[in-house]
Amino acid sequence: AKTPMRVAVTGAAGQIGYALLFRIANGDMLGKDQPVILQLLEIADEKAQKALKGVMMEIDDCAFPLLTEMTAHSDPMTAFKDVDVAVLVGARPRGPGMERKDLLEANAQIFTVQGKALDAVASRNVKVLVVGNPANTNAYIAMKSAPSLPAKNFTAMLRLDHNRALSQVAAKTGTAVKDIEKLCVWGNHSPTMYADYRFATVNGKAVKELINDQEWNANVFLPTVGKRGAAIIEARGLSSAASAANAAIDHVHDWVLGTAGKWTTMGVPSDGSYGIPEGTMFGFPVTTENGEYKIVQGLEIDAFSQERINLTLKELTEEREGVKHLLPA
Ligand code: NAX
Repeated sequence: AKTPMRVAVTGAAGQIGYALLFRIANGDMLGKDQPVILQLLEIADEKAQKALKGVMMEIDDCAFPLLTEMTAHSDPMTAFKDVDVAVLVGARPRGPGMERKDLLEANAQIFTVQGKALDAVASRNVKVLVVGNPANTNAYIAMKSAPSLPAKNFTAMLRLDHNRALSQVAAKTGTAVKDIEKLCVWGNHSPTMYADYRFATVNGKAVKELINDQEWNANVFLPTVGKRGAAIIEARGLSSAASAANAAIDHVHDWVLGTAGKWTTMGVPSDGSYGIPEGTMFGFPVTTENGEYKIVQGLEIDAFSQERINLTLKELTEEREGVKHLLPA
């Protein structure tokens, strides 16, 4: 039998946590033959810890055969001990009257502390996925706060945007999502993200030819994908949770188990590809193999795409400038 993998989840008593933990314990993330240990982090607040206990009671009641151990934590130094995977979901939501700057700073604090804790106690091969918003910048902060871990171990979640784009393209072309390949999303997990189907194929046919409508691309597709989070809140009265958890499952699953040559999207620290400054946590098309991702190289960037990429990069650069004073040099 395989050695259990240790998985930390933060914000474990939140909405996304509730949709995520059961699927990790069920083997959806790391494989149906891979035992897991869950190390769950919540804020020390009594209500949050009590709610976490309640979720753990329900997980117990599922009697998942793959779950070998589960612990509750309020300190990242114990929660992240020896973890192989860390899914960082917990973040400070924007409160009433809170400025963007305050939000960035509150989260910078959280992700500095958590980055340092990962640096100190996690497995040297830990795979970190940041879901909590602003996801790219939070992942960047955690990475910068963990200088003894390889930068490539830190990633941000663009997979929900990727999956949203897939389903929009499938609906538009009347095809099945499973047949669509080579779609990607560039940049920040925010409405500035650039979902790009220029290279996509469906059953070998070019999606761009099937759609052949730049007006739809610019004025329907991109706003629909970019503002999908707001549309969910408007309809459901709550932000995306099950779809976000599903995207986190997909992201880690593909990172650990590989995409067999197929493209997906991950927010990863740039290596300078496509002119994105090194270290910038940016959504790129990637393939994964043996637990490592590679940015797809050599794609042509036309004028429209360059403009969109510049826009999302500008936003990320501004976020980064906003937290610079809080980071080690
Ligand atoms: P909830 O408010 O339901 O849950 C968040 C939980 O995190 C709470 O239980 C809170 O106590 C906990 N928490 C806060 N600070 C913590 C800390 N320092 N350590 C440990 N736990 C902490 O939010 P939920 O709907 O679950 O969303 C979580 C985050 O995901 C938010 O930041 C949200 O904006 C972000 N999202 C990111 C998405 C993405 O695609 N990257 C999409 C979905 C989602 O909006």
